[in-house]
Amino acid sequence: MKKKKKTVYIALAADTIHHGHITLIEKGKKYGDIVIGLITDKAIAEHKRIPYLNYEQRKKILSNLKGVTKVIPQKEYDYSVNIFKLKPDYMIHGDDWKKGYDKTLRNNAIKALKACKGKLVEIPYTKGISSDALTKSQNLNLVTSDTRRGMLQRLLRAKNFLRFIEAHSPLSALISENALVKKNGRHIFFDGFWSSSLTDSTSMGKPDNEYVDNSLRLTGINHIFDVTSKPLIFDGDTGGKKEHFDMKIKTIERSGVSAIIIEDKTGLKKNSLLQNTKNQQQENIKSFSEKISIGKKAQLSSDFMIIARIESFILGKKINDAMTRAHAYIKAGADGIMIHSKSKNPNEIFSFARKFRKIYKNVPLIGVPSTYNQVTEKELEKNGFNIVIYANQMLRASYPAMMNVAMKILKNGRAKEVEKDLFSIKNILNLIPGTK
Ligand code: SPV
Ligand code: MG
Repeated sequence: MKKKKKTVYIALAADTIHHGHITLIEKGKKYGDIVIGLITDKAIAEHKRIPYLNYEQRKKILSNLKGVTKVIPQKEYDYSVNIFKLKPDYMIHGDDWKKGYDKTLRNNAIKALKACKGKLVEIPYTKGISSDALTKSQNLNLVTSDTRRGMLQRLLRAKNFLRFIEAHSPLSALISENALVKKNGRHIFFDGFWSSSLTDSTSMGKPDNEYVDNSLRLTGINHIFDVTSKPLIFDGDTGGKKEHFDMKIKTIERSGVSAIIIEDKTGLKKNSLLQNTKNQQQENIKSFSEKISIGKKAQLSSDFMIIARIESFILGKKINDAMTRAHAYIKAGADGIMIHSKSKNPNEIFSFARKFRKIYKNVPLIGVPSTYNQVTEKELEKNGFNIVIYANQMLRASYPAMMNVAMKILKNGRAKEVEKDLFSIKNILNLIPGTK
């Protein structure tokens, strides 16, 4: 009787296949039939940034590699669940997981293998190559307008809660793109950018009243896209004239923006956080719903999103008005709702979210905690929000920093005293790759 071949388990994310992966597979083949546990988009996104290639694309590549017998999903970042399911004779892994959070993964895998009578085979990590480093250097090369646009919907499917931050310049976007905090083995970072009408206008010294038009703002976004790889949500103000909205949507969609948020205001748009909003007018429900429908009909791809922003609380109206509008806008085709508020606490948006979530289980809900900034991401998520937008903090941070420097130079009649407040010349030169 022919002896049953041994099973060899290799877990991979495999967003960027490199020779290190091939070495793993070549070694693994010597022990038996290789089953790849391909980590799902969702499992990766809980710990790191979402892979460029989706699960099915990555599966197709791996399934066609010589020596791979089967590809199964690994739905958790931790290997042990699949080890218990598959009970492999061997598991192959590079020996580079003995430190940091990976150590916990290793310990759990060893325990699971022991319980299933399997063996861990560690092979020397291929020097000079790391998927993380490769991905970082390839970030920009891997992003087309289409892939960037689709990222928001992929992220919404993969994660319960997303974190977006305002970017008003390529430099502010670069800082946010690369900002990273490591906590309990998880990478915490921004999922994407908010192109704010307030900060785009302010950084040009113009009022936030739709004077700075879309073509100017899209030029700025194009510069941001030159040097970053994350998705962007566009603050579309009122959306402008209904009659122009179909063309506007096509232009914005083509640029690689993932979503436009339009607010239900009419007349000369003013910023919602102004103390006195008495001279601001909300659009009537029918007309705003028509605008949404026009936009939805105009878009060409299925991954572009049109999100309706409800200004009822901003204009002193009650939750019933906000809910009536939510129903109408979703019926008109809105892909998500942003509920805005300039209250000092999140009570009104939480009441709205509770009512909203009873009816709409899966429609993305967005909060913008500028005035109720004590609210935590955890609280927003618990109350049914899917996206937080930090709408203006990067620009507001830059103003006092520049003001301080300008005043100090004036006071001292020289620049020596401000030097300690500044990024060094060496750092600024090294900031941009390719500077020689
Ligand atoms: C923006 O950032 O431009 C916004 C949010 O629209 S708010 O400033 O609160 O109106
Ligand atoms: Mg705005």
